[in-house]
Amino acid sequence: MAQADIALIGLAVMGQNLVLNMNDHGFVVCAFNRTVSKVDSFLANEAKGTQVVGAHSLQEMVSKLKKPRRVMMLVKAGQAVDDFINQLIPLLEPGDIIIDGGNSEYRDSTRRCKDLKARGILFVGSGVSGGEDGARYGPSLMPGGDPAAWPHIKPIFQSIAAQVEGEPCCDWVGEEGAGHFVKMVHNGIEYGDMQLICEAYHLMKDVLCMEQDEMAKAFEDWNKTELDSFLIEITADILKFRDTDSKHLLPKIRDTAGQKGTGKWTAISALEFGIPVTLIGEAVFARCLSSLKEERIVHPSTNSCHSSRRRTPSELRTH
Ligand code: NBP
Repeated sequence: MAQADIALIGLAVMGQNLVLNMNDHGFVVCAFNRTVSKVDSFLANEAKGTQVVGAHSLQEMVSKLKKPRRVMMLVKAGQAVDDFINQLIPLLEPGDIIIDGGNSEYRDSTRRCKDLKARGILFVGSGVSGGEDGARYGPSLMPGGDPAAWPHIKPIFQSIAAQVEGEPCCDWVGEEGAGHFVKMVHNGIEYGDMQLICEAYHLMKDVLCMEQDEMAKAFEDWNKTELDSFLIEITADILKFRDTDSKHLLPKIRDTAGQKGTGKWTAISALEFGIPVTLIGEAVFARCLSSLKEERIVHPSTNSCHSSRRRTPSELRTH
């Protein structure tokens, strides 16, 4: 049997879709997961009829790879990444490559890159953007780390990435944690975009008292201007979306937002480097306020435009 071009560890939503994307582009992928039963389930279902092969241990996975071996991880950021690296080190040889495609903190990637370089192993920390659909049909990829790894992963990365006017949305970003730094800022910018959309929605709903379909139309119109973007497009779709009882779904969803950390990391880095990214900082604070709101009691009569009167500015401020 032909040796696999690359291994992928982590068969959750991102990993599964990236494996199938690589397979579509002619690469043979060896799939592995901490909970090994997911390998069999993936091969029997989503990957059925593809060239994807599976492994039931890291040893088996490594034995199925062409040299230099390319091992990509798409697992939960943090300790899981270090645990897999520690298990892989004795199984790999100098010149082999470990790629972390999760949302790792860029300082962790810098540390991992240095530690692995001292052992002759090439480390890449790559931002992967576009969510589930992006992973399946073309993500934006932001690889950085040990530059010696780039020629070995470039053909795979640039063919599976999204293509815009014939150009892949993927190029080498820089050394050590640069890939994850760029991904962090990319996510931070998205925090800012989403906060702007939320504030526009708030003004439309609570100050202009626009109906849901009117707001959807405004976002659709904006999407035909210089604001044309994925987030504006899906905001119109979300506003229009109706539940099974044919009422709009959005007002039924609890009005709070959490956060996973990349926006906060961007704001912390901005403070450290003295770069005034105030929009992103405010967006992160807005998420904190939103979570705190869970604990507050909002008086029902001031919680909607459909109350008998318009609210005063001070009422709006406290909402
Ligand atoms: P998750 O972030 O939910 O991670 C699930 C994977 O991590 C599974 O393979 C799981 O193995 C493994 N894992 C966990 Br959880 N704890 C582990 C541990 N202690 N040791 C070893 N493995 C462990 O998956 P995802 O949503 O597919 O995301 C994968 C990475 O990509 C994450 O870093 C995420 O932040 C990043 N990312 C996600 C998106 C997105 O839209 N979801 C977009 C861009 C980037 P198990 O099956 O044995 O539990």
